[in-house]
Amino acid sequence: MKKKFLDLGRQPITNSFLNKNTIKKNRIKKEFFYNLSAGFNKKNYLVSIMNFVNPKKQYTNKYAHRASQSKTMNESFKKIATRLKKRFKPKKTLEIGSNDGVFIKNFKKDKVIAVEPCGNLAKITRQNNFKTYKDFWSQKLAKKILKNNNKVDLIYSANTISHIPNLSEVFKAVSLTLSKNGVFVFEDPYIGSVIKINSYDQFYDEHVHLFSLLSMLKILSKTDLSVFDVEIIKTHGGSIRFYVCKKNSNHKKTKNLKKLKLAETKQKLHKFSTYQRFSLRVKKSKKDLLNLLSKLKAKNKKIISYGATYKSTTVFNYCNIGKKFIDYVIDTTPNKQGKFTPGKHLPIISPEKGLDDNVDYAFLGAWNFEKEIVQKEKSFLKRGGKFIVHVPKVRII
Ligand code: DWN
Repeated sequence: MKKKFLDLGRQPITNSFLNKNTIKKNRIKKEFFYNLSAGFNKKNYLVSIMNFVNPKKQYTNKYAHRASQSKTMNESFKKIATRLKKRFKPKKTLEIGSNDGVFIKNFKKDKVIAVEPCGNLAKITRQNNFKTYKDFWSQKLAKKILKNNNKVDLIYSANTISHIPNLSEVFKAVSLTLSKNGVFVFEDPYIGSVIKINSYDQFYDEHVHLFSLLSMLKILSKTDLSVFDVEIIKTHGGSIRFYVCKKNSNHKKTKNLKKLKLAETKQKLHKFSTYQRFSLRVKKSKKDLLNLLSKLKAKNKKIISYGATYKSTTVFNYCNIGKKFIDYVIDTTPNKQGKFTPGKHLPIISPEKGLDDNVDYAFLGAWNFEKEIVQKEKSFLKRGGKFIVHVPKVRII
């Protein structure tokens, strides 16, 4: 059913940061790789990766990404929590994929339930006394939760629903858990933005689907849920936030739906040819990035990477960018430091250690936080340091 339009080659699991022992003992031979390609479903307009990785291999007790590591995301979660409380006045809220609690910390502890499959992350919210279910979101889990709780008025999820292969199961479980006029709000990277700014690195093992409104309308038409409002937000270089309710609830559809449907039709997000053209731009981006890095290396410039992002794993493995170009990667996340990036095995160190006076260029792996990072690293820029960004075009800032 899915028609392939993009091939990003052999890729590792983006969460599989390697430790020193694995590198030393040469156990890296065992590293898991799969072929990353993306396809378009002509029937429901959904863009998904062609081969799914087993979620149990991905969402382990050693999950590296901490959503609270950026000021931008802390502010964004605080803002949406305040807005949702004001608009829907939920008695009880549930979050699917609560990570380290960056969203739920904006709620009173007895008013929120967390669901998180990664043991190390669930431990953090439990330690902070939030009721946390360490599990994957499913109908089975929903039934378990409902044994001890009433139906909830608000379910929220950020950067999680796009990670789940079986969407039908997601929505069935949501439907079981929501009260009659309850609302399900979820946000994920937006395919419209990916196409617009050429952010092909939003494709990786965890990003199983990239949603549009047109695809969500088709998917939900087969359920007892429907979209009644939608927003395009700046988060992660462009995300889509859906507001979903039960078809028999009292929520009225907003004008935003019609507007976005029109914009997506204009952008031709329902046409395969849009994705074919995008894949040509991806190939050009690879060529341009390799040309730039080669030119800089020929001049003996020291290049590092800023932000050990899952996205940059796609870029480095697709473009074959390893130690020849990048000396190391800097990242503020303590449990990434001292480790090595998946596939290309670049060492990850702290920004304090790594952003020294010898660095000429830093590839912005965390380009989605360009504003925050540029603001933070004024002195690096002032002394002549430069950032390399690959979206929307390969460029130096
Ligand atoms: O959906 C997902 C997103 C939200 O998070 C996951 N599947 C996995 C992860 O993807 P990512 O690694 O591409 O996300 P971020 O949020 O772009 O990661 C930013 C990284 O950069 C973090 O490791 C923190 C780091 N960072 C830093 O070192 N200095 C970030 C900022 C803002 C900084 O100043």
